Amino acid sequence: MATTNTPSLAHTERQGGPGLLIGGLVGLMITIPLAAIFYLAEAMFGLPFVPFDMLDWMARNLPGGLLTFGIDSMVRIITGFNLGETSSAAKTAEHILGISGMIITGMVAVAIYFWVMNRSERQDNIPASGLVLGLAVGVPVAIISNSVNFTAAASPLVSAIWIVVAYLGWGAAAAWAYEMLYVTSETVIEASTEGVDRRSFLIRMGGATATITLVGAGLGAFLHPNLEPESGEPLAATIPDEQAQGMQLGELPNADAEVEPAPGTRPEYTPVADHYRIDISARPPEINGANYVLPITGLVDHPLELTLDDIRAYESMDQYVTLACISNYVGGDLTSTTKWTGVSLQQILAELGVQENAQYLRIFSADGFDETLSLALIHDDERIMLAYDWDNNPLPIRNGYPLRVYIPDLYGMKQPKWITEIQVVEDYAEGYWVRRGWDEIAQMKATSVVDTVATDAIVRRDGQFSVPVGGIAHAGARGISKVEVQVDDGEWEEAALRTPLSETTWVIWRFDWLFTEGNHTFRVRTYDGNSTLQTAQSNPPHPSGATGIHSRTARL
Ligand SMILES: Nc1nc2c(c(=O)[nH]1)N[C@H]1C(S)=C(S)[C@@H](COP(=O)(O)O)O[C@H]1N2
Ligand SMILES: [Mo]
Repeated sequence: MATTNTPSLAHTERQGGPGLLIGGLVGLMITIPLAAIFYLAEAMFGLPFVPFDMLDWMARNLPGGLLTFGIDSMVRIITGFNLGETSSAAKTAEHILGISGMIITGMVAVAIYFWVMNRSERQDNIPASGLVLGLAVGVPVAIISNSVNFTAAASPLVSAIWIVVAYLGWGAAAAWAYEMLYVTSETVIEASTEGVDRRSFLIRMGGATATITLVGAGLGAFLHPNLEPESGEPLAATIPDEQAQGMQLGELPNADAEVEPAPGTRPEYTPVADHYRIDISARPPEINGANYVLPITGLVDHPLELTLDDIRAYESMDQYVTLACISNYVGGDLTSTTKWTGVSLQQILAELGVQENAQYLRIFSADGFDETLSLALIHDDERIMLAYDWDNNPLPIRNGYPLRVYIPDLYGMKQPKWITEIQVVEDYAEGYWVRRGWDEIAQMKATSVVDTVATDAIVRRDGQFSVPVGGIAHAGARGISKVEVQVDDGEWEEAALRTPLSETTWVIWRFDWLFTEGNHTFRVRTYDGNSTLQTAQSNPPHPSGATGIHSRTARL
């Protein structure tokens, strides 16, 4: 039977078998509902949301530049259209990339599958070929998900089985569509078959898959309204209610500072909900504070296993901190200031009985992030701490609940959130971003920004009009000794400095300019606490932090 059929089949296939484009279209139509089903299964059973795992896997394993380019471009678009602040735009971009990555993978896989089917001699076992397709995509995806996922409640085995089974169903759908489309092409020759043509089949299939998508995603969103959890508090149960109250602005340590920010200057004390946020995963790990234990082991005489209560029982310290991301551009919004509370690492080291040859702490996080901190640095700086509160409340989940480290003067990339383990070691090891080509020390660069030329707050003074100009200056823990402003091509003139929240936070500066009408450019530069002038040379963030002179123009 095969002998008589084969030649004519091979012939009709080349003419009428569904091609690559139709394969891609079918892939699109069946992979979108699969993503929706993954979403629903996550909401209902805590199974992995595969698109985000694929993104996280790419972020960990592809050469840095590849993914960054996609994310950066989207961030530019989103922030360029003023659609949001950079770090939320980046997360949205990642989420979109993850979902589109999964869909494109599905489209390519089904297109290839159609291509192979059109070229294969045997057409009598299409269902089996669909299962092969499902396995070929599902097994690698399950492995990828398993290697990065830390958000699923379901066990890794159940998760893996679920992903493979879901992709088997997806492969079967692809095979069924192929069969329908193939038979349909045969109808050209055998006019007797039902009068279904390709277009109407594809339209009906599109309607069905759109319905599944809407129901799956809608139900998923109903059960699970936030793609992201907000606060770790419900899990914490260790914080007395009266403490669950942020700082009032009047209680800030510089409440009586004389220099008032120019109107339009960013808030000196960032509301925690607005604090920037940068991390390596589509979603943050959710750690249960109630049974959290931090092991501190390695080259110590007395290893420790600290619960959150143990950590909170140590004498605590408060520090006002300006954190910045090394990826921040000059004038960017990846920097924020709040009050951090925690315990000095010096106190904890004192209990460990650190052995003589020990030189570093290796700090590990729940998301697979890690960094190395030198013991010598800790001995020199009692401000280095394990922090558990921001603004008098437990850390928000996305900012590291329940525990993160604070190291003055260094960019955020050196400071792990969601700490799960600390090892005392002898040998240095590069941390997550250092392995990916970023600066090993990552000392914060001195930087200054013109936040505002307050053209709506012009005041008359001595018969002349003056406009308040203002912004921030920051140089890690080195402090700020001077800020200067240059208008157009004039002299650099000294700005007034507001007393900062602490010696490690940014300093708000203000310059009231007696103005002349017209278009003007305002440039700013700063000197750190050692009177070192910031770098005027313009450098991008990679590899050791952006530098350059920030400016803003205004029409007066
Ligand atoms: N575990 C973990 N810690 C991390 C990161 C991360 O991805 N995972 N990102 C780092 C980077 S690059 C920065 S800039 C800061 C940001 O802290 P925030 O998100 O609370 O502002 O966290 C740092 N700590
Ligand atoms: Mo960062």
